[in-house]
Amino acid sequence: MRAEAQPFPFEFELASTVLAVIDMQRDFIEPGGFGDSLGNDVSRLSFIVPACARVLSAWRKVGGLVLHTREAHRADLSDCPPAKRNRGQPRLRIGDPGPMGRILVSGEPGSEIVDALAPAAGEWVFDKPGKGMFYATRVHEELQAMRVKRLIFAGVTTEVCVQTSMREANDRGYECLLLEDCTESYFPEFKSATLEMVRAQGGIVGWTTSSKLLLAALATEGL
Ligand code: TIU
Repeated sequence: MRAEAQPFPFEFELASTVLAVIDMQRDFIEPGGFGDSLGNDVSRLSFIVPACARVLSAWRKVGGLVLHTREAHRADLSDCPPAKRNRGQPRLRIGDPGPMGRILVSGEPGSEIVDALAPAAGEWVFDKPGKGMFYATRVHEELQAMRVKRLIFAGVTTEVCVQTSMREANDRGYECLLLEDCTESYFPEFKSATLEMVRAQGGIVGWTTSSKLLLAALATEGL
């Protein structure tokens, strides 16, 4: 399969490619969560949910592998370094009780993925304590066991968890495509800079394209 992309077309085989949906959690997207507690306007992030849902639906229809991540800590915060918890002056810190339960803690309502993108049975769901999805998780081992070679990224936020995960993946030998309209940042200028920097220098971190062009590639194959 071949999707038009920048800096050049992205070639992939369905069996060895995973759709990675990063941290589409209430804690980042809805008021009262972690993103909000950091002082961000969270409303921008919800605009990508319909495009993410379209890609997820099409990818599931063709039988593609799906991976979801959640940035979420253990209830005892043993996997949350004090440096992370104590940074800055958030209104609520990680582990504090908020309107959606304890901030960024596994199992709390705020750590759940938004309903429209809820994981389906059999899809991977990884809780991760860091920004990158490979740090302190079994993601690499699981992907290697399935002989995965390529990752297609969606999710939030573009320059924090998505870019970190994409860079970690690139260093581990995966070819990575980022879906421009399926990722968002609290800072529009950070999103556009990230898209430019990942595809610069001949795709130094990877490729970018739109959900429309990815869906067109799936359709061209008669899928
Ligand atoms: N603050 C921010 O932009 N992002 C995060 O803290 N985590 C993720 O990006 N998921």
